[in-house]
Amino acid sequence: RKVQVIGVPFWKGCGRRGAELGPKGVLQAGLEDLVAAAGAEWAGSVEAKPHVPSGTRAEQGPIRHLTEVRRMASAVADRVSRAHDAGCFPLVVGGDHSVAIGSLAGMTRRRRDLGVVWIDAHGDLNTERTTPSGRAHGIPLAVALGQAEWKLSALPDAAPIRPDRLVLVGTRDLDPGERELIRAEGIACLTMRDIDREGIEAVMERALAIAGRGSEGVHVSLDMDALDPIEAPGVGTPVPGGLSYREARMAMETLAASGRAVSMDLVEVNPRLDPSGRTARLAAELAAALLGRRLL
Ligand code: DIR
Ligand code: MN
Ligand code: MN
Ligand code: MN
Repeated sequence: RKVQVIGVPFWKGCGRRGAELGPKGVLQAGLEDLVAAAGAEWAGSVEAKPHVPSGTRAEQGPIRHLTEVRRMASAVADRVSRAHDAGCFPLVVGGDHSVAIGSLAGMTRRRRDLGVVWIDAHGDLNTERTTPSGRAHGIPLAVALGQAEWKLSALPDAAPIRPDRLVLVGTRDLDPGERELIRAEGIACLTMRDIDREGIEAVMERALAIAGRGSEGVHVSLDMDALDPIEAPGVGTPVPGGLSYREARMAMETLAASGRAVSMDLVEVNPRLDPSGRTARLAAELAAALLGRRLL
């Protein structure tokens, strides 16, 4: 399998500088060697950088830097669908989680029935109306589901994802509007409590049964804040009580064994918040585990 890395040096969806250094951090942590150790072919690393004309003014509205987020998403979508057409596995390295709007747009262009496994402390299901932060990294799933005013289908040929093929894993911090949307749409949400009770392997099998059922492959979106901040301190919005290194790794290995994963986001690594570099290294190792790297 060929892997195309698409680095997205973008922080404006989370409002905290440093996330734009994520792609460089993860590459420097040894991503290429780890991908090779997974037995995958390295098709190279490109950057998706939106062109923002100078003099662009921050617009009014509920989501900050929306114009730039849209341009970024459009650039990412083009890179992702092109990588897919070249027979590659697109590995999108953020940047904040708003980059996933681009990944999902690029993948749904080619796979109408994409399943999605969203591994994150948060729901990322806010809309322009429910967002408490005004930050675009809190809205990507609402955009992808067609629940926000900004629709994924505004990007050429992209299609909404289906709520019954979406599953959240590792959830532990939801806003009121997100809870409402989860209930209204019947979205599967496997929280940290489910992981505590059932174990990560059983939870991932359940996630795969939901996202993989009749789907044309599964997109895995890994927000590094799904991990416990003790393991992954370099994230913008840490939440206690997250996945251990071993649980996260087991989650990736279960996804790898299923053979269903077709694309991945690796997001919210902020090297500025972690001078030790361990968050970036862990992110690279988790991507390699998803691509099939094994201990033995
Ligand atoms: C919060 C934080 N729910 C928001 N979201 C984060 O801004 O809408 N997602 N950090 O990863
Ligand atoms: Mn997120
Ligand atoms: Mn998060
Ligand atoms: Mn985030």
